[in-house]
Amino acid sequence: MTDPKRYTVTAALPYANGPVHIGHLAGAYLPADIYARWLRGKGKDVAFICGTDEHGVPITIKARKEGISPQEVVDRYYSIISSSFKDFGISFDIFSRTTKPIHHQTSSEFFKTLYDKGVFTEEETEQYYDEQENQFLADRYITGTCPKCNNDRAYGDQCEKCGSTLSPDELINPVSALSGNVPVKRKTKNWYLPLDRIQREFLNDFINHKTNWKSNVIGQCKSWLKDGLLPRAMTRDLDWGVKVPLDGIENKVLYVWFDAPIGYISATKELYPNDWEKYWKDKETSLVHFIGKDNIVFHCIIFPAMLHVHGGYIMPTHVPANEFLNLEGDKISTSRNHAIWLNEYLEDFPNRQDELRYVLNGIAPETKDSDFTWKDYQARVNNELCSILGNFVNRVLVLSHKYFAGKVQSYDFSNPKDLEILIEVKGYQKNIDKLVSEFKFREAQFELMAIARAGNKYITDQEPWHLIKTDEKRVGEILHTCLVLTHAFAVSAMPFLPFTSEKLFHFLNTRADTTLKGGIYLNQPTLLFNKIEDIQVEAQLEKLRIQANVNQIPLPKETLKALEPIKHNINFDDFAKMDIRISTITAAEKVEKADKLLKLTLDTGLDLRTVVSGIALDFIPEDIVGKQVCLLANLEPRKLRGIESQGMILMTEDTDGKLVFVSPSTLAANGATVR
Ligand code: B3M
Ligand code: ZN
Repeated sequence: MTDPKRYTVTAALPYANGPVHIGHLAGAYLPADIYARWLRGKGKDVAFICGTDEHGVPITIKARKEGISPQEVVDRYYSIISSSFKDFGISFDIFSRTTKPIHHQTSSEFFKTLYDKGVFTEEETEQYYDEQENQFLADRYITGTCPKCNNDRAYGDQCEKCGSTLSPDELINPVSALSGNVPVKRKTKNWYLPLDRIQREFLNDFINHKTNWKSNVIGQCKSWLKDGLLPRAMTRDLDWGVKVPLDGIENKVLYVWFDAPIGYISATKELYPNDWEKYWKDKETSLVHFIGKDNIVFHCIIFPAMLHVHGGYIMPTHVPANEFLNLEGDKISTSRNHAIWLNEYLEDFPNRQDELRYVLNGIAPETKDSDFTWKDYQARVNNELCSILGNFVNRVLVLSHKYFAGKVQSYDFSNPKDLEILIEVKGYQKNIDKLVSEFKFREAQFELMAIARAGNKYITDQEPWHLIKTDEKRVGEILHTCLVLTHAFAVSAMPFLPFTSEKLFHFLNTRADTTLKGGIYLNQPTLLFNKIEDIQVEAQLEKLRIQANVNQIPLPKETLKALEPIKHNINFDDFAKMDIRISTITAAEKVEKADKLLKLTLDTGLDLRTVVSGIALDFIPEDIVGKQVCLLANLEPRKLRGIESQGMILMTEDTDGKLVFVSPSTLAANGATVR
């Protein structure tokens, strides 16, 4: 397809079980938005589609944990997620939800069509069933011991300690996370998509023809195909989701990865009830899916397989999946709360969307994982947005107001120097178009900044501030040229920095589609960007440290772990017998021939004492020196490996089952009592 008539651009439907963070933005939503805005700027017909994915087990786990309904969970996060996207200028034409009736209807019909065509194979298998809760258990709802690493809290689909993918049958001593009971096996019937057959008939060929897809994407697809696809169940024994639309079938829903991509179609139907088909069925439409790398198999293999067996639909033209964004050298993690949440960023940096868009696109993980650091954010904002772009625009506008009261001087570009710079800028604009059309948004933004760099150099070389004393007319020409450059920048920046473009058009008193003319009056400028101060960077780094400790976003795992029952009541006097003191660890060393023991020296405020603690498997001695902890100071001393231990440090477990200290939330006085 050389020049498609229209474009259907989708961005992965985020799960409505948590807010979105910078990794999501950099991975899918920002590149999708840049692409959609760029297409619109070229006058193309675009439907930019997204919404929340509101089914799936993680949502029911969250609901259970919080004691609310799944609907309440998804309502809450739909509202948070959709406002974040709006705030960052992600210009979806629709942001829908998979719990809407139109989606249930569309995905049921899709399933029914495949069923009626005899596509599915019916298979009876034995699945784990919880007899107390009267339900089949999703893989995530079964815990047990990992056969590979012996972690006793592995899940039926994965062990988070060693990273192995598991099936529930592999778990040793499986337990239902719902009731804590040992589950039984029961027979159940589900419907399978015969991916093995579809691979032979269609997918091998389909993928082999995608020679212009990104290498990270095509590589993953080929490796799936090489291993040979297996039939995959498209229905599940659950009650949250789209009900299986077959008579007499109860308590079964469509597999979340069956209904979610159909969500793109449902949302398009909702957007264009009469016209949606041309966005999905017309060969002259280009379908482009923006996703993160963990979604590649679903968008490049399973969804195309579904569309193929259904018939009548177009296939994705491109799936420009990104790799992952890390944060300060470490994986972004919702469970550890190691993330920058979009809603919180804007609380700390109000109206500074474009700064984040700029930095994230500048480091976008287009070909490999990349790393966001606050220092780098500061450097890019200060050295690029402020010093190059802000400085150029500010000089041009301030001088225009100072010398000509904001009136643009008439000019015919007869001076070759000016023509030369305009031609140079046209070259950058051409490069931007080429790069964006190849999904190289990072490089495209670099070319965008080349316009500002060129402008900065031009005005510095021309020195209008000196010339004004001798040649006012020439200064008028120079500034007019600079204003044209500013306008060109604003137009090209629309996909990348939409808020900045808006401001520039306002300063220029001109729109994107009109050229700047002599005689018009400019509006008063304000500063485009402010510097990011060291203290702001420090505050953000501190926030990450605190977040990680406080772990505000609870993990589903906490529910899954069988908790100890609450002990018998005691009276206050019983409690008061315990003398718990804040103390600081001043030295730590391993105890010889005892894997689990550390010998610690504690400053209790009253004395220095030795405590032997069974925490050596979870901590490196050097790392815990300086840490404030709670010490049960009047526990009868006892000897461990010949060392007298004078008290006990209070510990708990984090959501991964790793030991952590119970520590005061801010620095406390050593010797202060815990009561
Ligand atoms: N909700 C997974 C994810 O957010 C899934 C994407 C669906 S796209 C159809 O990574
Ligand atoms: Zn394991």
